[in-house]
Amino acid sequence: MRSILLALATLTACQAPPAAVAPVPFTTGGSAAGDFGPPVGDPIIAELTNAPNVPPPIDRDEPATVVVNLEVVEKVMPISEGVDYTMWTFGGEVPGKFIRVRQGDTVEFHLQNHPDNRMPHNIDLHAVTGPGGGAASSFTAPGHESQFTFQALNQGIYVYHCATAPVGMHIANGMYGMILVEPPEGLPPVDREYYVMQGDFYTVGKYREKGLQPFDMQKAIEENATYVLFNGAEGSLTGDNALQANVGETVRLFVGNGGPNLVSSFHVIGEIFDRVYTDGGTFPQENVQTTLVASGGATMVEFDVEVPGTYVLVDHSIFRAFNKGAIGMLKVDGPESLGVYSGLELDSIYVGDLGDHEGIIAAVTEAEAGGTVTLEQQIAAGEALFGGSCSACHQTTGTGVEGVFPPLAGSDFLMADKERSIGIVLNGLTGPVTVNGSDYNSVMPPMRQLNDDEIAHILTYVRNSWGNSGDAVTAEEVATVRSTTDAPAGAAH
Ligand code: HEC
Ligand SMILES: [Cu+2]
Repeated sequence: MRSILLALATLTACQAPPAAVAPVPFTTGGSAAGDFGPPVGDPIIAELTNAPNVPPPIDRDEPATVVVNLEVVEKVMPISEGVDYTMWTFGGEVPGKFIRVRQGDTVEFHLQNHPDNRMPHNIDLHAVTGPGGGAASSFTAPGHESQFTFQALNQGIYVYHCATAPVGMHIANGMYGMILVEPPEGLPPVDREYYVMQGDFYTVGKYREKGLQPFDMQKAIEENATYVLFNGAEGSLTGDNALQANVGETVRLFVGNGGPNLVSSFHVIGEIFDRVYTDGGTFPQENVQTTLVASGGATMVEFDVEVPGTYVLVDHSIFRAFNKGAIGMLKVDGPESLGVYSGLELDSIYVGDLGDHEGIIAAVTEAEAGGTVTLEQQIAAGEALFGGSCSACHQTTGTGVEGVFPPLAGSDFLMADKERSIGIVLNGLTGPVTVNGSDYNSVMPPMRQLNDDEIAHILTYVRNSWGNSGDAVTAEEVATVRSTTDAPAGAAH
């Protein structure tokens, strides 16, 4: 046991931070306990929230003793539609519960490890000054509870995470969250505060491969993420789950990054951050487009929303956004402001298959597993996926663009040969083709990154839309073509 604890303390990367350069009126130097005075009044039970919500601002003039009760729960959760993953959570969700205290507070931390759990866990809070950040004092076996106390010496927004060996695995399974230490005078008031936390995930199956997906240690070591997600799942910040604001409001996002590996290039498409508290530090930078959020780091961004519409949150390492899930949305309601922006509402390129289609793909996946999938379900799922993968060229109406992109609507070429059409999506198409009497000679890129289900649904939709009528395409048919044709050089595999 002792050697485990020692190993933990060494594995934990966070050491006591250097004394912060604090603005007036408070200081963090000298005898810490004396600077803020002793806690006043009865202990307060901290209100904790699940993302994307944060607890209300603290309305206290004196330091207090704040009791935090956090329970680790290991459970299977959806990571994408039809894809499950065994998450290890601080409080039942990923990211873990948001904790909000005041600088100078004495935090009495209780870490519970649910009796049904399999693993030991602990917690390292970056807001703690002391070796291991609490990790060595909080090693907790299933069915047990541990307790430690720390004084929140430094203001700021901090990540917490599990630091039990193998540390990377615990973090990769979702064991991180954030704690905000407000300055004594509080943060400047805003209209909306939200909690957004990025994490990278490593599954044995490919991106969006259905079913319960185990953790892949080798991919994690190679930093080859299968998913890069905001708030622990695809869809956690899109559609009905989008963040909300009204024109004229000021929005503050607490943006953290649990890692375990990747640094985030956090960006909101269509917005400029009026202020960024880079790395969660005290002094804001102004007028920023994209800000880095370190793995194990957090930042605070603030912006006014002037124009209604949908703003897309991304990791601007952009394949992560479009091919690994790092997409969220902020929906802003209110009157147009044509002097600021006269353009169109966001089109399907950014929203892709995330628009208003939540649940459709989960439904078809469930039906497939139960052997009851219908043509209608496949068509619905295919329509959702077509928006993200095909409509940029073939258009949402399937008409294509004359002389450039051939039509799928009423296409004699498409309907003549089902197997060939599967091969075109998998392997692309180049060279002359004649569709409905018109000649095309262009390039369609291979789309092998789509999985068998996705291609089956898309082609089922295409074969039953815009005047086409045909039977369903099954995932097995796609799998057969995939395994009997060669991928062109450079195609995904
Ligand atoms: C980047 C543009 C682009 C995208 C995206 C794209 N295609 Fe194509 N597609 C083309 C072009 C160009 C051709 C004709 C290629 C040629 O001239 O050899 C084509 C040809 C086809 C054909 C055969 C011709 C016809 O009209 O029947 C089919 C079927 C087809 N695409 C289906 C799809 C499907 C399904 C998707 C989405 C999974 C898709 N394409 C995505 C550009 C694209
Ligand atoms: Cu853990």
